[in-house]
Amino acid sequence: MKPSLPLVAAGVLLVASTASAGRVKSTQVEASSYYPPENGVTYMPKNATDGKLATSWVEGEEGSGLGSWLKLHVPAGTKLEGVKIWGGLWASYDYWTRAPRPKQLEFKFADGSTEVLDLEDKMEAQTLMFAKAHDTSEVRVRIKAIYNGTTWFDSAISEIQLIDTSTSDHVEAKAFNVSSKLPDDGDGNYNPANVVDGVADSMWCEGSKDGDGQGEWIEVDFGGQKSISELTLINGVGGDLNAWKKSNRTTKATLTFSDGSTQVVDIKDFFLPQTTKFSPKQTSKVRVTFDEVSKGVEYNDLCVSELYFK
Ligand SMILES: [Ca+2]
Ligand SMILES: [Ca+2]
Repeated sequence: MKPSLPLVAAGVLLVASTASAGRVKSTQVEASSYYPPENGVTYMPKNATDGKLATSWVEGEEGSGLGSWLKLHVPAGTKLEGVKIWGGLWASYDYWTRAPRPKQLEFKFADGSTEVLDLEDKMEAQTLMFAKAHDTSEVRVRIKAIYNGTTWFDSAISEIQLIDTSTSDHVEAKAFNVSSKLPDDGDGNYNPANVVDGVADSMWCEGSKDGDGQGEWIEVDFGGQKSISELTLINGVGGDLNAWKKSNRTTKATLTFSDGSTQVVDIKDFFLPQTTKFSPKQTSKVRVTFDEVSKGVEYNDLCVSELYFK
């Protein structure tokens, strides 16, 4: 992160969130091969489902990895509708350009049926929906075509989420407003939709030029009246404790509901996901204003990695 950069757009941003249906967790992941550890960094298949973009599966075969596969096991009877995939090496934009990214993937289900889907060459999460829901206990994801990297020859996938027909376990955000946003940099973007992507190391960061984040806010729009009583969040930059220490976190926030009423919630200055209960409320929006800030050791920006209501 380079938080000293000036704000690209001051004021309120409206950002449509990516719809998230139910997500099913894989019980086990295997691969045709994986690249051996180097300098303490691993490239094992489980890195593709650990909820972090900084960790990746990289195949370890000769050549560019065509035909390499990951197999994700899921509970029997799962009805898979699609996948959300972060193709390539997401540790930084530079790394992403240097390693091959999948261009076409074949999905094979437990009954032997297959679907082939294409990806665009962009450093964005891509949601691929199947032609139909597949009742299955596994899905094998095989690389059929790649976009070449500029430096390396081993294909990478940083994260895959499986989408099934179940409904989301939290109230879905339809849109966000924010007081400010840190501009994109070599590590990626700080868009508010990152707080609902199920990824611990993607985050929204406020972009006020001089402040530490106190008084900044993120507003979640549910698109209609919902009943809520719980806030779950990952405070600060999640996924890695050293990264977490560097940026600002919050310790107290005010929730402002669509009728103008407010409730104050205490938030722990804590690295892992946390849930706070509050008095049940019917509302179509919640603005979360950060009243108190705990300082990071390197960057003076307040970040939130996950934030959702139940
Ligand atoms: Ca990962
Ligand atoms: Ca996230």
